[in-house]
Amino acid sequence: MKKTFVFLGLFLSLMSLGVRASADDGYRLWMKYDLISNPQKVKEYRESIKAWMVEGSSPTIEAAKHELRIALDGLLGSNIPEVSSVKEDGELIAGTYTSSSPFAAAGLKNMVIKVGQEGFVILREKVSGQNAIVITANTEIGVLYGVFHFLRLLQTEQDISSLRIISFPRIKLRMLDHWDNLNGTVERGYAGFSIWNWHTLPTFIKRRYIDYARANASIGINGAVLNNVNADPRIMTRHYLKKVAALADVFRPYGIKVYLCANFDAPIILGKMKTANPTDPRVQEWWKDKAKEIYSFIPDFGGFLVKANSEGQPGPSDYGLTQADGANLLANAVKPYGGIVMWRAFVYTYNAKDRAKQAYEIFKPLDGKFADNVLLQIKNGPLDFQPREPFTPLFGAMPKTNLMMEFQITMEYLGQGTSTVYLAPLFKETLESDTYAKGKGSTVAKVIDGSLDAHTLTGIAGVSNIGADRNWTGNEFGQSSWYAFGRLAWNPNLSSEEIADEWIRMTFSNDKDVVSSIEDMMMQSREAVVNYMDPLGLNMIFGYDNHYGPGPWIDYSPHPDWNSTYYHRADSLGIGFDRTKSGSDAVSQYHPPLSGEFASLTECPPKFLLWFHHVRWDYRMKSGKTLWDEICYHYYAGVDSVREMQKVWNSLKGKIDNEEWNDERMFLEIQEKEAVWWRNACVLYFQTFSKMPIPAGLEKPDKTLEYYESLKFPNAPGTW
Ligand code: GCV
Repeated sequence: MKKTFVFLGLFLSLMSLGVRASADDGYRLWMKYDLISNPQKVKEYRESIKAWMVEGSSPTIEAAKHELRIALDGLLGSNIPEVSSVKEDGELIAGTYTSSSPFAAAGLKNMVIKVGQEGFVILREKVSGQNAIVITANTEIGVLYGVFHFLRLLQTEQDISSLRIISFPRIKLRMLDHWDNLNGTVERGYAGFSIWNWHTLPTFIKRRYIDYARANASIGINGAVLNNVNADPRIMTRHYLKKVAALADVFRPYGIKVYLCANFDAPIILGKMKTANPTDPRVQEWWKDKAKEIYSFIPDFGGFLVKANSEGQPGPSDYGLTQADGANLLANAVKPYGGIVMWRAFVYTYNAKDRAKQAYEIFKPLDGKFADNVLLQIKNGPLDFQPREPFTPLFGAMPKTNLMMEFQITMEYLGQGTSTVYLAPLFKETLESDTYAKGKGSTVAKVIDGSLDAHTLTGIAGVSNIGADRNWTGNEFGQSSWYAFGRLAWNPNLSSEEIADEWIRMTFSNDKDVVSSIEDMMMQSREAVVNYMDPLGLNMIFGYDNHYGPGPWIDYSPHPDWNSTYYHRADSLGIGFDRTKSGSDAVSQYHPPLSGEFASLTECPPKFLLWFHHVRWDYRMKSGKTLWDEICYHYYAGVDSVREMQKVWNSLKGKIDNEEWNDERMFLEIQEKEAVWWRNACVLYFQTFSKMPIPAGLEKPDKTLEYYESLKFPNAPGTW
């Protein structure tokens, strides 16, 4: 009885807070297709789309039809009929372009030629004498991408009265890398367990697999690596291959190929051989047989992703061979089937003088030695997905090798899903960095889209932030980074603001004030985290192993470069890692004039100052403040930004779905506490070296350094 009253009380108080019963749980991502709230727009769109048709009947075309059906009915609030031919003005027609297409026209043909195998054209065109909206492409997948693009125009309430869109992807392989383990956990996953249910596959196809494919296709992602780079070789056994094949079948209509992470020791572990030495003909044969077997299950299998000789993984160095020898072994095996190998450059030993230099030292000499179906997959920064790093100097240093980008969408070092961080600005910062490899304008984007060195096999990967949580990413704002990754993989020239604008409109509301408030919040979110975690080029000062929370004091790892002290190098004189000539000389891995800029204490961009320089605490910054004061102000600014984000979010109550609003409110509450914790812990710790006061007027830490050092996190994901 008592319990009933408690529940009733809770229910009533939730009602008084305005919690609606039919709240949105975030499952539908950016494909909500709810009725457009502006009646004028609905009227305008209904006049332009009185009926629709998609030519053909393949699974991809059926996917396009399904999407149009549910989206048009939902967005326009009434059944928009599907027809089999254009009969009147104001219809939408989609299909692949052939000379016998009903919309075949010389002008259109010239446009379609430009969009290649995945692009599309959307325009208004006369079809059978009637004014129609035409979505066409060279391929069916191009048509599907075009349909998604068109729907995005409606979802974001764009003007469709005159359409002339020619769109094609700049990068060929646009991949999500899942670090999902076969036991259902996700390495560095903050949205619950893996979405792959290996127990019920291959027979039980969850609705979520299809929605995963829809979501990815809607932003042009065309590849998924299903398992962790710390690879369990059993994924390549018949038992799992049947399950992988079932997923590949689900994804195929959506243009998504399946890839697997291979364990280099698979010939030993699965094949019971004595060696995995790439020069041994029996090992070569084993990989060829394995490839044959995989392709017998999945005829369009994409290929392998490999982490070798890195963090305990086996690899070619175990046999005194190079990384290229290892990559080429697997590349030869998949070559006959058109497969590729993505070979990771995240390779380091634990006691190097400067870990940030290692990938360059190992891989640069191998330029030109990789088979043509290998891509070298390089993390955006030289260390490890820090909130801010300069770009990895390998971009711009290996013109004869196919280089692909690896970003992390999951937020290992960015608050682990409790925080709201929109990652497009981070991605853009790297993509827009100028390598100067061939003079000014040789941006990282041009390296990876192949245009700088005339490569056609190009790629970009994002380590997925997706899990079994109902809203996919744990914190719903994580969806924005997944979305942004796909959009930038398609077109690296889009701006962070444009992408945020699209995502907000599709996810929350088209209301002008709502859009600008949320955009404001998103656009400051990444810098906020940099400020309260590791400003001015600091990095790798995270809690040991779990990477959750501050740990600048970590100095007990047997691996020197797993210690925070290895990176920040704080002492009584100053702080920062000297990577100039007097230090590790990592600056020389960059092309001039960048190398000179980074090497100069006065010219180095402040955001990278302590990455490249050991700087005195009393050094006068351009701002006129001492370095110590500047560090303090950055830490405090980070907390202020989070509080500002909270204010913005609070102002949106009642203007967006209440459940989504409330979820984010709670996450921001956690983030505010974490920001204060980071700030206090770091300022107090660094103060033990600087011996300088926290500038007047800034709130003083309410706990001691010992308190922060004593904190334990038994529930931080990844610690179990
Ligand atoms: C998959 C970092 C992470 C590891 C990850 C590794 C990698 O070190 O902490 O969890 O392993 O990067 O990218 O291989």
